[in-house]
Amino acid sequence: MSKETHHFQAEIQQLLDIVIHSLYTDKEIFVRELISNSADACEKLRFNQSSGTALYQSEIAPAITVATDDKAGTITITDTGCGMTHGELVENLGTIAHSGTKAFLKQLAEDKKPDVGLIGQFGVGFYSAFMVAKKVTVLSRSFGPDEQSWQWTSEGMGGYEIAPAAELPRGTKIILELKDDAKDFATESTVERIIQRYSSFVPFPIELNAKRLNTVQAIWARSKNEIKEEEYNEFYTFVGHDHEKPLFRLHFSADAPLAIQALLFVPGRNFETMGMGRMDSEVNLYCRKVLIQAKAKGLFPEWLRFLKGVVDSEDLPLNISRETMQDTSLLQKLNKVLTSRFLKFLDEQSEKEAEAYAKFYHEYHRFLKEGVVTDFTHKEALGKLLRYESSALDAGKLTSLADYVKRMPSDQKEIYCLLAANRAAAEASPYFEVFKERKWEVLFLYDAWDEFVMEHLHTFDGQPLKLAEKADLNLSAKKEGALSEAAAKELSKWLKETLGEQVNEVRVSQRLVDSPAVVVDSDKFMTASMRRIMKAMKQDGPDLPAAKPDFEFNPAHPIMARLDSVRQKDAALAGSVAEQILDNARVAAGLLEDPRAMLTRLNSLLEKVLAKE
Ligand code: FE6
Repeated sequence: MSKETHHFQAEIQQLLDIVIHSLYTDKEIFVRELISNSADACEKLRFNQSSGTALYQSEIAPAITVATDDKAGTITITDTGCGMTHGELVENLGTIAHSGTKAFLKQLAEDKKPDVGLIGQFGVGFYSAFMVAKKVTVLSRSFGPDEQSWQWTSEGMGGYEIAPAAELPRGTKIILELKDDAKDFATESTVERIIQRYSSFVPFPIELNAKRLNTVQAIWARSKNEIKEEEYNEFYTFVGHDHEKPLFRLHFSADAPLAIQALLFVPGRNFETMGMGRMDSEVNLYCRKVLIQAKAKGLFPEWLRFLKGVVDSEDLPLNISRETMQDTSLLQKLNKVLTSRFLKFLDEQSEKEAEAYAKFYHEYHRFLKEGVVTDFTHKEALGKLLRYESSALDAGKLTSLADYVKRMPSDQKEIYCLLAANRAAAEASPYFEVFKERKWEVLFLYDAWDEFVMEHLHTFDGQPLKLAEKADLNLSAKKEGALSEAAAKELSKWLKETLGEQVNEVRVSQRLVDSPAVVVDSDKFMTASMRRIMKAMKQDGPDLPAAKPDFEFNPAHPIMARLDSVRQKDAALAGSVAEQILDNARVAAGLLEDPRAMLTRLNSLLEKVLAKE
């Protein structure tokens, strides 16, 4: 048999026209496509080998070699896979490729931003060679013992030639004579980078100019109990670009609703706190071990951007493009499944690996809180993961909301939270007094974000979350030595006259034990700590209107009792003391912005005290 000349079928010629003239920028994907074909050919060979079929050159193991020649301007990809017969060489360009070509052309015509990079997913990745090659030569020898070798050549336009070739080793060799503007693909370093990027996990050896490239296995696709700890760690070093050990690892596979294999890692440290700025998610999306998208956007919610690893799904349909990937319902489904699974994993770890979870929480609590505030979908699961100090535990120990709820006495109907700078401030807070007296537990929140977190969470396990400063609670018993009800009412009136517009309402408090007075937000929408955050975030523009809180005083406190008698004798001194009590209460609430006036007054009061001696 001698040389035959064939025309390409009309659709294929149309596809080639597009590919040859494409302005598509990621031309490098042709390397991925040809290596992927070679890997499939190796896979098919291995399958035939294991089923006992007679093979041509059975002693040659399946492998892939790439050679670049920058002088000749060529790149050659060779495999020892199953090879192609004459029929297959013609068929591949005929009927089998035909339906994929049609579907691909349709997709290209429909897309606003046609993505030639999808070519492989339509089963016609071979043609991407024509993006970079002016001439392609394919030499192939099928694994069938009685087959012979063939040479196929084409310059893209005007068909191809096929002719018998001298006896070749089993498999396929594809030689690309590069176009002038694609000569860089004959440079070893360029091709090495491309192979590392897309084909690191191809399960057959890849050599580039006699150098072995892919030494890390796609362990995510193997079963868990066969994988050694060191293999996981080596893999993490590779995908995480991190030489420390990961804090957590989640390796799982699912069949429904989607076929997923995922291997996810939580790095040992939160890189965002290390002055590195905002991190990008580093979870790569694969389809059958070949990279579809590095740092895939939308695979996880933003607040899980600290995760590293891989997700492999066979269910990625053929028409997923980089651009459209982001708004497909498939991606949303994938996102939901992955996120729920990961949150469930964290919940399990918090029980099984308490110490590791504590470290995780220390590093990453802000991400979880961001999730509560920005993502309704996973609020419940995130609520379970939060941890806080509490009045019922020693300093430094953290509790979950679930454990708090378990400890609640039956007459307590709310979960109480107290915002404070630290534990000492929380325990000394006037808002804590009524809880101390009742022996009711209060969560101590030291992070400015926690107020928003509680607001968004709203309830946990059916129990409302309530800030201690907003709790409507009374002390259990009346205190001795308290002003009478009538006297207290008179004092209230006088205080309101004296303090004037600085306070909204003055009233007798039922929640104070040790403090003479507190300020309580009269604003239902803005709490003291929100006010602090808004002030901190505000740049220019008018100042926030000053807070005008309610003023509550403790009628049993000696200061208030004395104040009541002094105000009848020395109005000036009493007025000064009333102002000071208000400022003290503002200090306790973190509302005093400028202490100068307060210090001047306090000094003159001290002078008066000393003058009495
Ligand atoms: C793709 C057409 C050449 C095998 N090995 C390798 N590539 C393969 C196959 N393809 N199809 C089968 C392909 C074509 C030509 C390669 Br001409 F579709 N490496 Cl077994």
